[in-house]
Amino acid sequence: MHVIATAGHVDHGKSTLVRALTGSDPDRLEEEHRRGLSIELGYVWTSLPPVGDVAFVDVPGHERFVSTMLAGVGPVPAVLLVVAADDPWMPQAAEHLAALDALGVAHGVVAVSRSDLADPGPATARVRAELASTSLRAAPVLPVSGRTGAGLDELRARLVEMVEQLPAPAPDADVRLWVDRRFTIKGAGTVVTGTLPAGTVRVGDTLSTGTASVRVRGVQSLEQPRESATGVARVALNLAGDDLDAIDRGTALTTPEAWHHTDALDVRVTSGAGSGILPPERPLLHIGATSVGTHCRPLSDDLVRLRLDRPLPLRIGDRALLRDPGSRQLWGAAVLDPAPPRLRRRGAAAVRARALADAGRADLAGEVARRGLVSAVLLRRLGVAVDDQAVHSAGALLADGWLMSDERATSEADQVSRAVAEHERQSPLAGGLPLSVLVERLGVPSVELVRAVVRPPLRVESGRVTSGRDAVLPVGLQRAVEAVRRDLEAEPFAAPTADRLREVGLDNAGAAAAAKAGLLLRPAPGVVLLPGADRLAAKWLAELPQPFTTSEARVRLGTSRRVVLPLLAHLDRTGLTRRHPDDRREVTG
Ligand SMILES: Nc1nc2c(ncn2[C@@H]2O[C@H](COP(=O)(O)OP(=O)(O)OP(=O)(O)O)[C@@H](O)[C@H]2O)c(=O)[nH]1
Ligand SMILES: [Mg+2]
Repeated sequence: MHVIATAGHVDHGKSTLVRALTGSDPDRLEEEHRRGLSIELGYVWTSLPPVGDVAFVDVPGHERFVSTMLAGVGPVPAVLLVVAADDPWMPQAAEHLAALDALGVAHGVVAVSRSDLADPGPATARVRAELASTSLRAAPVLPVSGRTGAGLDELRARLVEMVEQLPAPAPDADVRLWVDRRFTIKGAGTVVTGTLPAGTVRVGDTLSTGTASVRVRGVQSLEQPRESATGVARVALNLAGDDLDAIDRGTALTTPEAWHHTDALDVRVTSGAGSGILPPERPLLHIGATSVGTHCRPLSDDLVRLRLDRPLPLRIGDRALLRDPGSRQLWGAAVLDPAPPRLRRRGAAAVRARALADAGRADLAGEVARRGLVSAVLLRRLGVAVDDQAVHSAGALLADGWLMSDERATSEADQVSRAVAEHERQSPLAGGLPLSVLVERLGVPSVELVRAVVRPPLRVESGRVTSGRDAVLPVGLQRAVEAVRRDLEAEPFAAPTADRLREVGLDNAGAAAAAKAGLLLRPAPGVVLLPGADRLAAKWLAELPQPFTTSEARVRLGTSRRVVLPLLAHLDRTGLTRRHPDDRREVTG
């Protein structure tokens, strides 16, 4: 299916033409017939071989209903602009064209209607001139009459050509359906309608309103019940859920978890009152079928930060309109960043404007570079394709669902290496700086990110980042070790007592560090000997009749049970002795 919206000044013949094309009256309200003008959006369709079903969203042209007009046009990629031959170029023709241009609508056909009432030549020339500087500059312009039917075949042919050129949206795209009508049907309950621009809605799907979930009980398209509908399509959904009263025109129904709902965004102002004239402080933002009040803060000549009165699901690259209801002035807005950083410091706006210079393309490299650190989930929600290939070619680092730019990773790596160096100076015996400490220090959301930025010669060992260099013992510890070594040179197996160790200032950690540095042998906590004492012991014990008892070993080495037990255990472990089942030992080799 294809969907085309109408546009044009009040009474210029939009509804008449749509009725002539489809055989159905888009004006369904009694009031519309009584007043002879459209008030609400009208929905009718026909089949245009060979392109198939074409649905029309017929909009009202009266100036009071411009919001409704924008809601009709917003989600629709193609337009039928209607201009009366017997009426000069009128304000809403200009306003609607400005809106279409601001939204970047490039697929259109212009019908010069009521050509049975006046020569269509002057109006055609005027329209062509007005189109020339807009996104619709290539649109064909042709005379028609809704009354006599003149030109309708030609119009159908042009519409078919236009539709054939429309890009085919992805059937598996994330759904964002802007509700443009909501009503209640007896027995069925709440029904909403909208133009589905892409993706597929199925019976049984769950959709999100941003604050609540709804279930799709039924799908209709062109008044037929269906199992599913795939965009582009006009759809009617029968909904079930708890908070259906909150749903109305402007509600966006989205694939759950797939969209970022934001109340702050940075946009580029693409067209409007003239170069350098930015929107006022409180414009309305129109996108899809919704409009919302905003606060507009200029960042530069053509960039603004918007704060929305309520959050909307927006993506990079979305096109929207800003409108000043007072002056009726319109501006186009291209969404550059729906998840912008806060502007805290003075001068932050100018810095931000520079950062946004090449934003808006939703490319992974640019998005990661600008953000430094961002979750893959957020980027996907913003419409950025995140796959291995893109991550690789962006030179980004991906760890634990987070993406880090190369530049940020380098600066984090520098910070890690400074922190580890400082830590090893102050606590040389700690064996490195724990990853958990570095997570805090760097302010990153995951230990895996710290692990990923550690660069050689630094390495991660049992949860700590270490330089891997042997610790240089602090002076105090070196002195304590020296004292112990002097004691042991006289009597190699008379390991200093706990009192003596306290006296020289060698605590458990110090002894362990000295052992690790190869300055002492430490067969057990509290027992320190000279390095090589184990080989010396094996030599002396080899002089005993083999096998020997623990007690014989103690006597031979001239030491106590406190020392000989852990020493023998150490000799067993290192293979210098072998222990027999009766607890006697022999020296090996
Ligand atoms: N003679 C003649 N009259 C037309 C033609 N098209 C529309 N009209 C008449 O013009 C008046 C307005 O037509 P509509 O089709 O309601 O105009 P509209 O553009 O839909 O108006 P709004 O929806 O209110 O913006 C009606 O009285 C129509 O009968 C035409 O081609 N020839
Ligand atoms: Mg109408």
